[in-house]
This record gives sequence, structure tokens and C-alpha cells, in this order.
Amino acid sequence: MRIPIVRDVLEESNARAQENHALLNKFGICTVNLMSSPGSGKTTLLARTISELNKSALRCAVIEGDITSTLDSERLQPLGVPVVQVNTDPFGGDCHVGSHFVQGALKYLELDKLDYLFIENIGNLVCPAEFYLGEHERVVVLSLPEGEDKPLKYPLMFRECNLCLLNKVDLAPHLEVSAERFTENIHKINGALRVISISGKTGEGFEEWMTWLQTRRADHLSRHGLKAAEEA
Ligand SMILES: Nc1nc2c(ncn2[C@@H]2O[C@H](COP(=O)(O)OP(=O)(O)OP(=O)(O)O)[C@@H](O)[C@H]2O)c(=O)[nH]1
Ligand SMILES: [Mg+2]
Repeated sequence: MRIPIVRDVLEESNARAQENHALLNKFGICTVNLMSSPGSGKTTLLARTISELNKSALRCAVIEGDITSTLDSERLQPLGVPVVQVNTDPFGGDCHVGSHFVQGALKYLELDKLDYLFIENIGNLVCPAEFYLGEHERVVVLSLPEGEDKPLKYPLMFRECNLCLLNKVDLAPHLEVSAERFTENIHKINGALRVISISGKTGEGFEEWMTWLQTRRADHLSRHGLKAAEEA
């Protein structure tokens, strides 16, 4: 009897991710996978980020990942942008968004009308880092109340991302933590990881974050010889 062995358990997942990537490139949509522990402030950051991008006439959509509930999608509804909720609970309750979920969600979006797609991954500082979804940018949100040791204890996320948003800096006066120690620990894991101190609540750091997003989109469009959606 022959027993088939899947050589790479991620093979199937990566194949879906590559398909997503090709589709997103075709439409020139800069796609950002936002990852963090539960409650670091992803949805709060997203709401303010989308409002800011909309002011510059940049069109956004969101794929909201949660094990269960539509709570975060409902919070984003007032922004009036397309939001697709993916729940993993009916399919085994995975603790991360999978590339097949993204592939399914993309079918609900008008891709020719988008400049940015944000994927809010499921709150979890470990598993989401392991799965490529076809995104262009991987951003980890780490908030001050979580403690300075987190990059040392959960290193993969910090190795895999190309930006860290150090969030809730408005709380610094009330906490016994040091923003410098956070950055030191992040850089012990990944010396090249850019860190932006930010507050989704007060808007501190948003100028730098907006510049980063717009620069990355411009780089990505030019690197792939792509046209923005409105020119395609
Ligand atoms: N003080 C302060 N509170 C914040 C900030 N950002 C978010 N919060 C609060 O932190 C809590 C969690 O924020 P969310 O935006 O729901 O966090 P999340 O990462 O989306 O959470 P999950 O989707 O459940 O993983 C809420 O009570 C927010 O109001 C911030 O910059 N400063
Ligand atoms: Mg959220």
C-alpha cells in the first residue's frame, strides 16, 4: 500500500497565498497584514488609519479575521468602506487567518476600486506569523501594557514583520514600562525592524505611519511595474 506524504504541510497554503498575491498585484492593491496579541489595538488603529487615507482619496477595504463574532466589522461599519468578516470557528477554530480564507474574502470585494487592503488577523502573537497570505506588508502591533519582554518571548512575529507599531504610547505615564526597552528588545530579535511609536487613541505617530504606508505602496507599485487601480 502506498501512503501519500505531503512534503510541505504549508505547500497548499502557500499556493493559495501566491494566487492571492498575483491577484492583488494585478489590481495594484497594497495589502497589509496586521497582527498582534488580542487587544493591542488593531481595530482602533485601523479605524483611524482608514479615515486618514480616505482624506487623501485613497480607497481601502478590510478583511476582518476573528475566531467568532462580527464585533470588529461592526465597529468599522461607520467608515463606509467594504469589510469582509472571516470567522474560523465553523471550520475548526484556527487561531490565525489562512490564505484560503483571504481567497474566499477577495471574491466579495470590488478589486478595481481599491488602493489598500488591510487584513486584521486574529489576535495572537504566535500563529499568524507562520502563515503567508499573499500580502505585501506584515505589521506587528505591540502595545505598552503588554510589557517589554514580549519580543524576547514571542520572537517569530518580530522576525517575520517589516514594521512594528508600538501602540498605546498615551498610556506611558501610567505604566512602569520604558518605550526604549521595548525598542531594545525588538532590535535584539530583529535589528532591521522599524519601530513607530503610535497611539490609536490620540493619533500620536500617525504622520510617520501614513508616510510609511504611502511610501510602501509607491515602492510596491513601481517595483512591480503596476498601475494604481484608477489607472489600470
Ligand atoms: N489608551 C489607549 N487605549 C487603546 C489604544 N488603542 C486601543 N485601545 C483600547 O484597547 C482596547 C482594545 O483595542 P482593539 O482596537 O479592540 O484591539 P484589537 O487588537 O483590535 O483586539 P482584538 O481584535 O480582540 O485582537 C479597547 O478598549 C481600545 O479602546 C490606544 O492607543 N491607547
Ligand atoms: Mg480587533
